Amino acid sequence: MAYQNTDGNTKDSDEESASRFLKRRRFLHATGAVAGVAALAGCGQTQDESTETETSTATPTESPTATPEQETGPSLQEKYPGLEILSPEPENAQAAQRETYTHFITPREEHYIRNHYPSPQIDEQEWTISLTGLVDSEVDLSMEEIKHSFSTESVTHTMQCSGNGRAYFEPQVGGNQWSFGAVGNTVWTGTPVSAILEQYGGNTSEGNFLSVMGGDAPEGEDIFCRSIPMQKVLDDTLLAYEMNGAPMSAEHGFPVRLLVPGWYGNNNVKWVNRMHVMDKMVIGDEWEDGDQRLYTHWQQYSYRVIPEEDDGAEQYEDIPVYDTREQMNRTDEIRNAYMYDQMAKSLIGYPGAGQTVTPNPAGQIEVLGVAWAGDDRVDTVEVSTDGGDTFGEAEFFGPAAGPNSWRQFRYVWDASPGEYTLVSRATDEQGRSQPSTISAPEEQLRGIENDKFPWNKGGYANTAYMPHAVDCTVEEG
Ligand SMILES: Nc1nc2c(c(=O)[nH]1)N[C@H]1C(S)=C(S)[C@@H](COP(=O)(O)O)O[C@H]1N2
Ligand SMILES: [Mo]
Repeated sequence: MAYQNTDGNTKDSDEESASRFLKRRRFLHATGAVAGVAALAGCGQTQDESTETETSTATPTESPTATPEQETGPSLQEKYPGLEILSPEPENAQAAQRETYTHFITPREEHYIRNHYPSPQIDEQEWTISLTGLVDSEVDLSMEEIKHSFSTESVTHTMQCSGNGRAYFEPQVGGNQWSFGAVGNTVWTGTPVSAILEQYGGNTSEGNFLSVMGGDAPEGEDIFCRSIPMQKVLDDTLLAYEMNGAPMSAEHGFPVRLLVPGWYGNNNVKWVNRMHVMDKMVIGDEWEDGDQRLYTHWQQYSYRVIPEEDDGAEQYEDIPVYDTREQMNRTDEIRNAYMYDQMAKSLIGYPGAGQTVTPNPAGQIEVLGVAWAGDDRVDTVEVSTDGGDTFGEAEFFGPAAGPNSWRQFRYVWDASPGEYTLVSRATDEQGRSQPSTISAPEEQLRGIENDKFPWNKGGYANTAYMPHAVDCTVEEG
């Protein structure tokens, strides 16, 4: 069954939710209730639970998470020296340097942050995740239980925001103007969600979904909720509580986030406080509140590939295939792809854009970069030093940590002095390569065709290699 979104809201949701949030924030400041919002998040209460007492009695000076104390702590920039800050509140920041994309592991300080609402400050002792829906017994899981009652797993995962590369869309689309830096490769450690579902008798039939909700939405705002297909949940999805072997920072989801290996960042719900087993995605009246898309906003309306001619995204209870690139090819069945697994992409990390470099005594420059392909393996990377006219094959080096992790590549270039445009092109194990450019909106593409990535209203999933080119200068060695 398909629902048509007819309200014509096709703008990227980022701006919209940020401004609604700020309005709400101003209102809360005016009523002295901001501390109550922080306390609400800290206690892990969902919108369904009563928050009357806390919001009406707390004042900023009584709460440990009140704004005055927060403002005396380190700034976002001090905490994340490797990031370029796009917005301080909610926190949105990307890797500032191409050099991040020469290393295997991205340190926390260089791993992008993408928030729709300010990061909640959470007391781990108080935090619970409720498991509801199609389960034998509904339960509230403590962090203690999540960490110590189930097996522990680690996965190296390249996390990338669906909006990475949005800045290169022409004409420009709204939202944070991410260029290349909203991607990082990190070791995440946590508990397999399958183990929890097994313990509590979750119905894991094929075709079911686990809808996972974040505890960051201020009262009255849409909940950050994503419906993950059960097959992926059973395969390798974690409730992660460590990033690179350390507790994750508040901004990256402390104390616990969903980790969906190989899939776009938006599936990796942070500050998880509820998991609901259901037989479809969140959709329709049951998950909305009148005009408010309470749980459906980020599943059904946002993070969809919407060409210029569509007023909005067509909504589905389920789709026949989850692989994003395949969804984009099956437009007879799926009008607007959902951002699930990532598509093949690569980035050059050295030389950096605008850099002047000197060849070694043998006259060579080693071009370095990284390449990934979601939960598919990346098969080859080619590098061009003449702006995409001719390509030579690069070689992989460094750790191979499974399909969900990027690979480092090098390309030895016999370079003579001059000005150059370098590009890289990755191909996944199914033979699917990055396209060259982004289409014009008038072309109304829905999938990758004629070596073009479809321009789309949300500015999502840009894998085109030409806009990611690095211009550099080679000097006399
Ligand atoms: N609860 C919640 N989870 C969230 C988000 C959010 O705003 N709220 N942003 C999502 C998006 S769009 C991305 S790209 C990733 C970013 O994770 P990071 O900030 O750790 O890089 O978190 C996802 N999980
Ligand atoms: Mo994202």
